[in-house]
Amino acid sequence: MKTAESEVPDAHFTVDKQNISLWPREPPPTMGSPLILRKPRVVQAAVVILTLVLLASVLLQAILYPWFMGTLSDVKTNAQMLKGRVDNISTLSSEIKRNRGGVEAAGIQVQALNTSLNRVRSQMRRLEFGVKQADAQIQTLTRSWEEVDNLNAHIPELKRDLDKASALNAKIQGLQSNLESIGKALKKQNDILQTVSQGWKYFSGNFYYFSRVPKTWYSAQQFCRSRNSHLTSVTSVSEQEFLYRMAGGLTHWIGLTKAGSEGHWYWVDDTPFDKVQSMRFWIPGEPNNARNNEHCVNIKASSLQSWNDASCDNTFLFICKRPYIPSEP
Ligand code: 2F8
Ligand code: CA
Repeated sequence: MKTAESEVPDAHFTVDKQNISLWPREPPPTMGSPLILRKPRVVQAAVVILTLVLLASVLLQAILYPWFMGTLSDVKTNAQMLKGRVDNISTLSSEIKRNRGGVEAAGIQVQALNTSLNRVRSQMRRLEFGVKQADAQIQTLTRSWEEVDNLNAHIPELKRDLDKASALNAKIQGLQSNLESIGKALKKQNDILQTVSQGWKYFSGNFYYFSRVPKTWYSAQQFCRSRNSHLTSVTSVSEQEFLYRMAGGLTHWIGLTKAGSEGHWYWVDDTPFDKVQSMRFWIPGEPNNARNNEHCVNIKASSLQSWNDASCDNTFLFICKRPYIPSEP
């Protein structure tokens, strides 16, 4: 049996570049009845089955190996990726741990921001309310402005009316002033008429009373005083002319005297005596102080030069003078 076995080459499969073939390729030369054929058929079947199994195994290896290797490579790649991700996760975890404080602080800041945000919202609501109010006021102002515009349109007309009113007012003021003047004049006229009706004459702001009863100079002055007046003074040519004409050629005492003054002439109503201006009113040759007893003066002639000094005890008509003082309205 050993010889037979050594003469028959062993059958086996070879794998060459993924080609599977049965070796040897050619069947061995028949050398009578092989020993193996003499084996039981069960053994042969087993061998065939084994061979087939082996063949299948090799075939599976040939097929699965590349797939397995690829899968293995993928697994390795995935494992590496997984490892990288795990590393990243570890890194992230450590960073998360490191940043936990920051996150907490950020949380606090977020809360503060939320609070501020709420405040801002509240302020915005208030602002919105204020804006609405402002809008309402703007609308009111706009309406008012329109009314002002309407009024502005009337301004030229109003200005013309105002000018007319101003002119009328000026005229009214003028008329009022005239009316006041007329009122004063009427009042004065009334006063004058009232005084004149009592026997007084009016001339240039003064009332004059020409007596009808002769008196001594002193009695005449007393009479005038009782009528709120004095014996008259004479301070102008026109007054002198008025007096001598009204005297009508009759001698009348006037208020000039030097009694009790040691020879100095003075007016009894305290009007300052102008000696120079008065020179033209004396009768030529007067005052002569006849018999050294003539200390009072009268209007004796019916001319500008009409004054004569005479004794104060002589009785003559006389002239009282009272200034016109307008009474209060
Ligand atoms: O001639 C002037 C002279 O005339 C009279 O005297 C006579 C007068 N006397 C009286 O009037 C009282 C004087 O005064 C006057 O100077
Ligand atoms: Ca005389």
